[in-house]
Amino acid sequence: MQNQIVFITGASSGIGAACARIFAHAGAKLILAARRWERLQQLANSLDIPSEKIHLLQLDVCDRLAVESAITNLPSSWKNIDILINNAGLSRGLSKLQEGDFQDWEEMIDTNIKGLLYLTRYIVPGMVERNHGHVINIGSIAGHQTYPGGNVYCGTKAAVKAISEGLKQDLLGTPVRVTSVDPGMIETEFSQVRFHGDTERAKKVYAGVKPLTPDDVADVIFFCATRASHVNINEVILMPVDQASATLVNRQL
Ligand code: NDP
Ligand code: 8X3
Repeated sequence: MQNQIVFITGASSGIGAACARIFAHAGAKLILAARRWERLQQLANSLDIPSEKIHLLQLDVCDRLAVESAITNLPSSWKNIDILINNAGLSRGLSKLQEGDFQDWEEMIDTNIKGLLYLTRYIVPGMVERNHGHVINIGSIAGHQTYPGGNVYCGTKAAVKAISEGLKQDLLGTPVRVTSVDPGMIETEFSQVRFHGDTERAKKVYAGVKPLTPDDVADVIFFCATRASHVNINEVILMPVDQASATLVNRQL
């Protein structure tokens, strides 16, 4: 992992920030992208690696032209990306589909599907050219099992599953690897974002349960990234011991 270039989207919080920590610890060079610049700076300052091993990008992954410009204008020493972690994502609301909010739908589709596609489209050709690379998409249990009110969010994560499978097929004949890491419940800012800042409602999601931590997920991502170069881990589903499916959770209240 020493001096490998790892590009992490959604690095300002949760799983993305945890990935930054574990890959930094292993000696990687990090490109950390998100919209919240101050949060990226705080993270960079907290990492125990030289500043020349970190490149911050204030980037909205939904903005295709901004993604194109960010990738094409990377300094030459940062261009040869070895690992892309497509982690930026969000859920908005938990409404019935027939009562859904158009803005919420668009935000989820633009971030979770189109954003992931833009990054992939601009970064993977370089990996193919250099005969080296690994794309790690963060899917979800929601891409495998739809739950009431999950409709569009689950649809975006089912799309991530299909896109990961498709990319793996399209890259056959190259050494570029593709992995989808699909977690269940993790305590991050995810539920606060889903409920538009309603902290009380967000807390209830994790009440009486021991959820996964962002570090638990980063650990699995790191494992996938550090197998022998002929080994491709296609898909990993992980959940807390207290969870058995998207809707079956053991709560000790
Ligand atoms: P957080 O809300 O803690 O982190 C989400 C990250 O995505 C933030 O860094 C945020 O940064 C970034 N992000 C959101 N929108 C954009 C955008 N338009 N452009 C760039 N960055 C963006 O949640 P998690 O860490 O939990 O979520 C990470 C991934 O894990 C998501 O894809 C989520 O769907 C998935 N996941 C989460 C689960 C959970 O239970 N928490 C379970 C399964 C999967 P900023 O706002 O600064 O741009
Ligand atoms: C996040 C997990 O079950 O809230 O992807 O959809 S869930």
